[in-house]
Amino acid sequence: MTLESDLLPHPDPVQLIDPAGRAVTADGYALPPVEALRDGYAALVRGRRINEQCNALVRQGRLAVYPSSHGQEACQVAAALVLGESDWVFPTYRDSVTVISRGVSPADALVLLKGDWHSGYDPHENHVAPQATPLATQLLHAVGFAHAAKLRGEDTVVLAMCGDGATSEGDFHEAMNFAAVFGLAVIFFVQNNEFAISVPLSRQTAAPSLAHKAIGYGMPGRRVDGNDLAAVLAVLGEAVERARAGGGPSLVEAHTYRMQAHTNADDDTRYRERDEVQAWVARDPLTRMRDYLAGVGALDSETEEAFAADAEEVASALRAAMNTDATPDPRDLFAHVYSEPTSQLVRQRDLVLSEIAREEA
Ligand SMILES: Cc1ncc(C[n+]2csc(CCOP(=O)(O)OP(=O)(O)O)c2C)c(N)n1
Ligand SMILES: [Mg+2]
Repeated sequence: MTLESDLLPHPDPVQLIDPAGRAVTADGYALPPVEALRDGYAALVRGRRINEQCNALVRQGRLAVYPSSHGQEACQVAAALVLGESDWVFPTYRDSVTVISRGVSPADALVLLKGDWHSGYDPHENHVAPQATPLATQLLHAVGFAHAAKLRGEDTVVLAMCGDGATSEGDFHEAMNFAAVFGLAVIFFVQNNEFAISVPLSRQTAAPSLAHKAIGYGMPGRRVDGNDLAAVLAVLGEAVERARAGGGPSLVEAHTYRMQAHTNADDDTRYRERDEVQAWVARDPLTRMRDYLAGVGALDSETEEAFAADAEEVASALRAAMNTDATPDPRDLFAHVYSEPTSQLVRQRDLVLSEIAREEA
């Protein structure tokens, strides 16, 4: 019998390094080894550079859209680092940095947002499901996937990512309930970045926190400072361990902030004050980790330069890959949707085919 107290989150999000870069203690969680944090910092620097480069590529018309995870890089990087090779991640449109941190090449990861094809990578290669744009649908896919793994006797852990807004979807409820009832190895990782486009968290839920929702399904809920890489690694790491040992699903809510507009198609000055955004600069996940590592003597300027050079290489490869023009085949719109296409789809496809034939004639 699980005690209620085991399921309820702590009143405060777990923090292991404070915004000034000082180590702090948290009940039940240990600071990850310094080597892991230094590798994690390299991934943060790379992630930030990818976000900056993608924003630039949007302005150059090379990417159709880019939902940036600027400010959320600690969550993005930790989601990839806590998983083993045989584990799977189910990301959203905002989680490109997780996808890339898991090993997908940046150029392949961005095919979707460039608008060239449905997805640019083979999900089986790095165990990364296609990035989902319809909110919360990927949570059900993740749960079904974990169910199949359990039936096959595999010890695969599945990390299902979503935002604060997505927790209001029916799919979120169904996925959580199914995962708990069937005791599946799924971690619901909610990046609470305070906004669903223009809708603030206060209009999204009346619950004390999103992590409190977990107890209603019978799984543990945890809250973590989402701008503290050390804490996100520790809290997600514990959830992965529990899931792998047969302890079932959990919900981890990371408190973070969307520093930029929802996408390039959004003007965030219409619904939030600049002061509010500015306040989060002091909680930046990169400066916090850098200050900590430098403070314990684990980061010299040579290493910093090496990390920056590595990030620059990724950005340059990305520019090269995006500066090519693809020639998408309009017929692909109709392929791979249904194994038996519906009559409407057949009619629409025939219309496109006749237009192509007319143009070619
Ligand atoms: C089912 C569905 N409804 C509406 C949308 C339009 N939409 C796209 S992103 C978004 C906000 C989602 O916010 P959140 O879950 O907090 O994720 P964030 O964008 O902040 O990472 C909405 C409403 C959608 N993509 N899918
Ligand atoms: Mg959000």
